[in-house]
Amino acid sequence: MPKTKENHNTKCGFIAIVGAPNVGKSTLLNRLVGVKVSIVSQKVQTTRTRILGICVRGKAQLVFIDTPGIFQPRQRLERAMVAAAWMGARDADHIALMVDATLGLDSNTNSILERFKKEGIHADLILNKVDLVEKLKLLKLAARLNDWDVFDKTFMISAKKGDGINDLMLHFTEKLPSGPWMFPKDQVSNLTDRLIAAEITREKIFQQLYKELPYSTTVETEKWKILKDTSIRIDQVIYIQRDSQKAIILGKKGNQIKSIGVKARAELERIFDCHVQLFLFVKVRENWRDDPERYREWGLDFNA
Ligand SMILES: Nc1nc2c(ncn2[C@@H]2O[C@H](COP(=O)(O)OP(=O)(O)OP(=O)(O)O)[C@@H](O)[C@H]2O)c(=O)[nH]1
Ligand SMILES: [Mg+2]
Repeated sequence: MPKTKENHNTKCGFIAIVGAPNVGKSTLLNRLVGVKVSIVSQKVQTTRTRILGICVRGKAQLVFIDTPGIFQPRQRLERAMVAAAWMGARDADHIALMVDATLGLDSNTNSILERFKKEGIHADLILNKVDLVEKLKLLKLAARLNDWDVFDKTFMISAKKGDGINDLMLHFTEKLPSGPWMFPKDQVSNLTDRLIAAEITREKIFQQLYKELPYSTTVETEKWKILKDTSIRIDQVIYIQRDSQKAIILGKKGNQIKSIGVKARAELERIFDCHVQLFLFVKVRENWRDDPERYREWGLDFNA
């Protein structure tokens, strides 16, 4: 259980950021928390589980819940991801629904709104990627979405550029219920170092091989050793589903995996503030998407 901190006049609460895939939820979470907690890529379904991003503003501790994108799931992993997103919404004191302003009211957002309506869920509306959309189009979209009678307040932001973030933060801080902090004041996430390290490598795979095989891969940290000179040795396995995918992940003369390793290592060194030796191994595990152990690790429901 997280440590609690009894204090006078403190506030603490959970704020869930939900929405269709790729709208920018993880980008916003990182922006709000001020450090990278959740990985980001140009592909849909990057976030696979609920990830907490925690920050302190004055006497308030805000616990943001980044969630996997909500869409019509077909496979087991997709079902588990979408179930985790709805659970994130259910557990929160406050919900923000994010919409990609360049896409507008698409079928995924429409389905989310239908469920909000059915279950009497109220939320704030966050229109994201306003850096890419003209004002008039934005206002029309905001009006159309507000016709649903689901939203308390509307915010127009650019999670990537930082526009509108301060107002959003102030609003969330005001909304928090009174109560003791639920996490130590320096904690920024619920992820273990091993999981963060695996996620960083997965992000580089998603960003680099987005046209080829991001959904067939998963990454695990197998060994974590602090060496005498205080550097860390991290051994990770990149699991793929078929032997034929090995050539893609390795690339010509191993260039692809080398480049993934270089980028992941640089970021791990920034995060953990020390020298990192990263060893990546590729293994075929045909059925990793049907292995309950993977789901347990991410806190996902195998039978969702
Ligand atoms: N132009 C622009 N791009 C953005 C903005 N916010 C996010 N993006 C981009 O949108 C893409 C998706 O961002 P993510 O934060 O991974 O989106 P997500 O909603 O967490 O996606 P899933 O985890 O797959 O559901 C990335 O390429 C981001 O750089 C924004 O405000 N403006
Ligand atoms: Mg995400």
